[in-house]
Amino acid sequence: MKNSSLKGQPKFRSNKERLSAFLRLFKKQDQVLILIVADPDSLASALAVKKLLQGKVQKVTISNVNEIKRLNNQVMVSSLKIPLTPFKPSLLTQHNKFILVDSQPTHQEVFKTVKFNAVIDHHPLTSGWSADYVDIRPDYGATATILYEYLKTAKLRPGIRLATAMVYAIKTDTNNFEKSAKTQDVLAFQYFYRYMNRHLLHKIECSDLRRSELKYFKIALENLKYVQKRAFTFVGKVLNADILVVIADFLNKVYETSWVFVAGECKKKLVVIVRCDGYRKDAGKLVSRAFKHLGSAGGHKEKARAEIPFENLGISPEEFTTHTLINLLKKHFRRLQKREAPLI
Ligand SMILES: [Mn+2]
Repeated sequence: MKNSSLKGQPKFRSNKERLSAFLRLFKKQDQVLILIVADPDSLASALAVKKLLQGKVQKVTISNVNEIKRLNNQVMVSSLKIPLTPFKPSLLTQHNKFILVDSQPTHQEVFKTVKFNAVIDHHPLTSGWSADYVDIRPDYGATATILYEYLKTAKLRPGIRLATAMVYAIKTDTNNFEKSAKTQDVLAFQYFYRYMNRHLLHKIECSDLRRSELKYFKIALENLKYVQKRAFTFVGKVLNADILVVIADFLNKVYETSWVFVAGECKKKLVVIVRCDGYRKDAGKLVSRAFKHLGSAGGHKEKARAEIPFENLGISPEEFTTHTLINLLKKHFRRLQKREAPLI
């Protein structure tokens, strides 16, 4: 195991030993605060930890340090009735034990100020922190899968809401098993699937956009230009860049489209969302070459994203059009085509 280098991460002979070491951290009179950067996996994992500690401590509070903007996540919280308290520093004095799930103390400034009793996560291990109890498994597709083992070992059967949250978490973090899933993720998925409610899951998964965002589809289609099989559109100002992702995923379904570029203005930045099938193409490489020197850019073979402050582009958002977007990318296609023909 790569993570054996982390001091304080003990080796256990069995899941039972591991679970009892975790539970030994807590006493009946404890007030436990679980901190998360709320997303499907951290929300589900926090619920699972709350279930593990139920009846064993006096109180468990789940607190999100980020604002939940994504509609799917808002619907997850409301439809699964996940009890959440937005973070405020006074929570730290109102609790005496602290747990971090699906994240590490180095990931957020506010986490660095907390002395965590337990950290359970699946992100690559970072250094420069410690906790009484550490369980980091970077080879797991989701933290929810790690917590599946805890729940099974504790012989705790999940209720409908926890099971639905766990299924959604595993689906989201493994991108529907398209990436980084291991056998344990599949086993956990199968297990929770039996106890979940598929209508609730469907409701969360289908909540991609607000009615007020439909207008952006109209603008995107009106401004859509094809150059060969590449689709380009500039949507103008949007309140939340998530809508650009929804539009890009939609255009990527159109037959005989090899690349999709959807751009918009969000918080004085040009946000560009790129989609392709990833077959002999590399969206991440393309955006890095085109935009890295101007802002942040990167991604995978089939999906990528760039965010560039308009001031670095030397053009105002008002002057920007779909043609500007095409011109920004055109030369990079030409460059790449010469060097690496398979990109197109
Ligand atoms: Mn995760």
